[in-house]
Amino acid sequence: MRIDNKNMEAIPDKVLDKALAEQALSANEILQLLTAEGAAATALFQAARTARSKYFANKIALYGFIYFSTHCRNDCAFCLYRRSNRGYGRYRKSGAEIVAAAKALAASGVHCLDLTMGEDPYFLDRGSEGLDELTAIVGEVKGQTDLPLMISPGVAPEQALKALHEAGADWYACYQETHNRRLFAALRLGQNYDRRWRLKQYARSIGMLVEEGLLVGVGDEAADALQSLQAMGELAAAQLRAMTFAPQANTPMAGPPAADCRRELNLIAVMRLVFPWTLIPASLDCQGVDGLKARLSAGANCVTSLIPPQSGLQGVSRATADIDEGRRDVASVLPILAEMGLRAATVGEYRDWLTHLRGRQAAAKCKEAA
Ligand code: SAM
Ligand code: MD0
Ligand code: SF4
Repeated sequence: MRIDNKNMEAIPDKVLDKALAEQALSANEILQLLTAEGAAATALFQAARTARSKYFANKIALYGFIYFSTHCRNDCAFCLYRRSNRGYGRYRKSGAEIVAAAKALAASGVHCLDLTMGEDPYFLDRGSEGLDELTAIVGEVKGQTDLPLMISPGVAPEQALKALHEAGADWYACYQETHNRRLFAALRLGQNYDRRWRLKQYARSIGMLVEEGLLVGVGDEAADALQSLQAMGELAAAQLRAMTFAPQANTPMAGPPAADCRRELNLIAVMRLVFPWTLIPASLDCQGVDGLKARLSAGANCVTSLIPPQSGLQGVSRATADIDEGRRDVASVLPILAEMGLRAATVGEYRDWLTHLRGRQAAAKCKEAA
């Protein structure tokens, strides 16, 4: 038994041993891990790092982030860029600006580029004209960088997703935020839960890698996290994230920031133990470079939201923090990795991981069909 000096309930060794042997954990065991504190949390994070090293050794992936349009037709209660936030100055970058940012990030050493937008009507509500323009941008970024690409365009038509995949998008990132339908309805106002979910299944069916994500601190409880782990398993998503909600001014969920990110860290560690082969972000969008170590210590294995300085590009939950100061860049991250005995993967190693993950997603699909 690991003894917890804060008198929190200790996690029996056998639970972590079972997790490391990749045996299914019971709901109670997972709940114990999700709520671990003090020395119990320390043991949890240690186990998560052991699980990570089995699949990824000490290598970490780096993701550039290009939020190329902050226009959005949706009204998510948690988001700065929701359409009702009229006081907010938005931007839509040109194809040339997007390619320039992509090239700068590629030259700085990232392994993957995440092209993200609000559900911008310019691209999504003008029929094939807008969708073709979006596809051409993705194709151009692929052609100019030859890097693996992730796209986060929100809910787009299936044919558009297929065209984007054919133009070079390897990943489709689309976060349910929660798998509790009541909570989803309160967060993603007026949006269709099933449509969002099925699009991820569709993306997987055409061979795209899928990223699923959760918001933490939006009224969610441990039982919701349990339900989400189940859903993530069903989706066989290749990348899984949890982000602590950062309240935004002029939104219905404005308010003081979360006191800490402990629940996010526990979730990162639990996702690592339950799905040890997946990519799990340590997002610089949460607490900037200062929050990186805690997330990597909890078992994350990719650093996301690296943004070129002076580009006018923004983050999502911490829209501008650290960017123009040049602290959300590869050069700021590498020494932190080194201090932790970690190193950046090579692009070749990252590509090998993607090949492995595609195989896993395809195997999950076959199992479902059988
Ligand atoms: N518009 C697309 C969509 O919503 O799918 C793409 C943008 S997506 C990358 C934005 C994600 O950032 C959300 O799904 C949510 O998980 C996260 N996010 C947005 N606002 C946030 C906030 N205030 N705090 C923490 N995470 C936030
Ligand atoms: C991040 N700011 O990685 C980005 C964003 C969108 N696919 C990702 C939330 O934190
Ligand atoms: Fe729009 Fe995405 Fe923000 Fe929702 S989370 S308001 S869809 S940008």
